[in-house]
Amino acid sequence: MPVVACTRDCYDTCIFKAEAGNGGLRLTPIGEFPTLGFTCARGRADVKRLASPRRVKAPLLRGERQVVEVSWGRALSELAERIREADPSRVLHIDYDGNQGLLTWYYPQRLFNLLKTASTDYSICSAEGHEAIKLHWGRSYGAMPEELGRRPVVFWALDAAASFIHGWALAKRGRKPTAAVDVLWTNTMKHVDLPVLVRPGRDVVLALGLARELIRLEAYDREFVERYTYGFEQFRQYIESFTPKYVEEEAGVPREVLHRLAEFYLKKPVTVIGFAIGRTENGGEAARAISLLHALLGDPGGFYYSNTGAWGIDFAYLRGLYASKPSRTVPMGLVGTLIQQFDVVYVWNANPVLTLPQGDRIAEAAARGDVTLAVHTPLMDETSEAAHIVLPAPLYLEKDDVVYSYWHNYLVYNSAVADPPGEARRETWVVKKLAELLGAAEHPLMKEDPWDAVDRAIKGTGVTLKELKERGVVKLRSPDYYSYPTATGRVEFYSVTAASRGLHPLPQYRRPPEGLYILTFPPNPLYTNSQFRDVYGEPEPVIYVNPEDYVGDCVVLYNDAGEVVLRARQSPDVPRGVLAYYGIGRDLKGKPINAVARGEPGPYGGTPKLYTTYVKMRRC
Ligand SMILES: Nc1nc2c(c(=O)[nH]1)N[C@H]1C(S)=C(S)[C@@H](COP(=O)(O)OP(=O)(O)OC[C@H]3O[C@@H](n4cnc5c(=O)[nH]c(N)nc54)[C@H](O)[C@@H]3O)O[C@H]1N2
Ligand SMILES: Nc1nc2c(c(=O)[nH]1)N[C@H]1C(S)=C(S)[C@@H](COP(=O)(O)OP(=O)(O)OC[C@H]3O[C@@H](n4cnc5c(=O)[nH]c(N)nc54)[C@H](O)[C@@H]3O)O[C@H]1N2
Ligand code: SF4
Ligand SMILES: [Mo]
Repeated sequence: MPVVACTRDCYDTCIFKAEAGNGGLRLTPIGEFPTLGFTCARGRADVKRLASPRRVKAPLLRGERQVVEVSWGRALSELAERIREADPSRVLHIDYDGNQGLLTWYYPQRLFNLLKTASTDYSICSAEGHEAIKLHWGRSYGAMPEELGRRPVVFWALDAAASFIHGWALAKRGRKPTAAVDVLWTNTMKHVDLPVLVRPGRDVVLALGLARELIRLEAYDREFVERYTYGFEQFRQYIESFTPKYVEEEAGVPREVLHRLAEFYLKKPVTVIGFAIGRTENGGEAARAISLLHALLGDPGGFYYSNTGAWGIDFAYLRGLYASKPSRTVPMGLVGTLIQQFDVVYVWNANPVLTLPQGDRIAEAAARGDVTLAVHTPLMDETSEAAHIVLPAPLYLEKDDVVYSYWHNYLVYNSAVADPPGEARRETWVVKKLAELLGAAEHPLMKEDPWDAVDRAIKGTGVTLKELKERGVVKLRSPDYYSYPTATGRVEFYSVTAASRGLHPLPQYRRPPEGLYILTFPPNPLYTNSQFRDVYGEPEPVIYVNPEDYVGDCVVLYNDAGEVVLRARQSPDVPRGVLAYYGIGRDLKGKPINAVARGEPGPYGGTPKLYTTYVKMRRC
C-alpha cells in the first residue's frame, strides 16, 4: 500500500496510507508515531480537494477583457519571451512552502538561479529564528519528536493546539507538566498547567530575567558551562539588570509567575520555540535568549525550533547554488513595496498577493500592466486571479516526490495516488520546458535528471533514493548535540560569531513604541496559511479586541502602509492594546489584511515583523 506525507507547511508532516477502494481514494493516518492515527480538518479534506471547482486544469492567458485557455506551448512561449526581454535582475521568482516536496519547491529554483534572476530571501516564516539561534549554537536544530512525550514542555509563542496538533497531543498524552508563553489567551494557554501572558515583543526581557533567576538559584549546569560554552561570565554580568522588577515592568509578567516559570525550568523541559517569535518585535533577540536557557541547563537538545538542518539534506545542491546564484535578493517583507523594480514575476508554490506584507501591491502592479505576473498553481487563488499567465499544477497526491519534516525524523517517498486533472504538469517539467525556450537546457544544472539531483541531495541523510522508494518511510538518525560550528567551536553565551559580523554579541531589547495597537495573527485551525478556502470558504473578516478597547462593530485599521476595514468582536482572551486576526484573509472590501502588515525585515534572517504590526483603529 503506498504511503504519502502531507506536504503542507506544517510542523506535523502527517503520514498516510493510501488505498484506492470502491468508494475511491482513501487516506488513513498511520497509527504509529508520529502521526498517531489522527489528522486535521485539512488532511481529512485532501481527497475531496482533488476535484475542487477551483482547480486549474489548463494554461490560461488573461487578456484585457477575458481569460482564455491556451496550449502549454503558447503559454510558455509568452512567458519565455517576457523573461528574455527583461534584464535578469528585474525578473523575480516568488516561491514558498505551499508544498514542501524536494522536487516541487527546491529543484525548480535552479533554472532561475542559472538565469541569475532576482530571488526572495525566503524569510517570511522562520529565517529570523534560524539565524538568531545559529549565532550562539552554530546550528538551529534541536529536540527530536519523542522528547515531547517524555518531558515537560513549554510552548513559547505557539498555539500548538491549533497549529501543531501532534506535538500538542504528545505533550498532553505524556502527562508531564506543560507551560505556554503567549500574548493572547489561546486554547494552548487555557489548557497548560502554567500559562504565562507576556506583552508583545518583550519575550527577550522575560527570557533574560529567567536566565538570571536560574543562575541565582544556582540551577545551571556548571560542568556543561565549563566544558562546552563560551562567554558565560559576560552573559551573567549583562543579565544582572534583568531583575524580576524589570521583567514585571517591561514584559508584564508578575514576579510570582516568573518564579514559577523558573521552577518549571528546573524540571528540564523541552521548549518548543514557535516560528512566530521571529515574526515579532525583538523576535530574533528572544529566540537567542530562549535557546540559551538550555545552554544554562546543560541540555543542548532541549529546545526545538526547526529540525530542517538536522537531516543532512543538501538544499543548496537542489537549488543549483553551487553553480550559479541570483543577481539580487529581496526580503520577502519588501517585495510588495519594491514591486516597481520588477518587470516579470514568476510565482509557484505561494500566494504572495495574500500572504506577503503589502502583497496587494503585486496585484495592483499586474492590473496596471507594470509587471507581467505568471503563476503555476493547482488551484485558483488571489495571485492567480491577478496573473496574466496561469499554469496548472498537480496537487501533492498527484505526483511522486520526496518529503521531509521540519519536526520529525521520518523521510517519506510520496507515490502519486491520483491522476493530475486536464493539462496539469509538474514543476520540474515546466522549468525544463522553459529552459529549452530560453536556451538554458544544455547547462549541466538543467541536464541533470531531477531524481538524480534528489538522490545526491539526500546522500547526507544516509539513505539512497532507491532504498527510500522501496521502503516508503525511513527513520533518520538523530543529530549530534555536542558539536557547535560557531567561531569558538562552543555554545557562545557571548557570541563571537555575531561580533565578527558586526552584530551584537548579546541579545538586545528595544522597547516597542507605546500608544499604538498591535495587530497579531494567531493560527486558524481550518486553513494552512491561505490554503483550504476552496473547502472551508473565506475566513471571517473579523478582528477580536479587548472589551475595553471596543469602539464599535466596524473598524478601520490603518498605518503608513494602508488601511483595512473589518468587523470587530469583543473577547476577554485578547489583552488591552492587542488585536487578533485568525489566519490570513481579506477585509470587508476584499482587500488583503496584509495591506497593513509590517514588512520591515528582522536583523538576522530578514523575517518581517508582521506579528507586531502597529496600527491605529477608528470606527467605520
Ligand atoms: N491550523 C494551522 N496550522 C498551521 C498553520 C496555519 O495557518 N493553520 N500554519 C503553519 C505555518 S506556515 C507555521 S509558520 C506555523 C505557525 O506556527 P507558529 O508561527 O510557530 O505559531 P502559531 O501557532 O501560529 O501561533 C503564534 C502565536 O504567537 C503569539 N504571539 C504573537 N506575538 C507574540 C509575542 O510577541 N510573544 C509571544 N510569546 N507570543 C506572541 C500569538 O498570539 C499566537 O498564539 O504553523 C503551521 N501550522
Ligand atoms: N496575515 C498573515 N500573513 C502571513 C501569516 C500569518 O499568520 N498572517 N503567516 C506567514 C507564514 S508563517 C507563511 S509560511 C506564509 C505562507 O505563505 P504561502 O507559502 O504563500 O502560503 P500557502 O497558503 O501555504 O501556499 C500558497 C499556495 O501554494 C500553492 N500550492 C500548493 N501546493 C502546490 C503544489 O504542489 N505546486 C504548486 N506549484 N503550488 C502549490 C497553492 O496554490 C497556494 O495558493 O504566509 C505568511 N503570511
Ligand atoms: S496540514 Fe498538518 S496536521 Fe494537517 S494533514 Fe497536513 S501535516 Fe497533518
Ligand atoms: Mo510559516
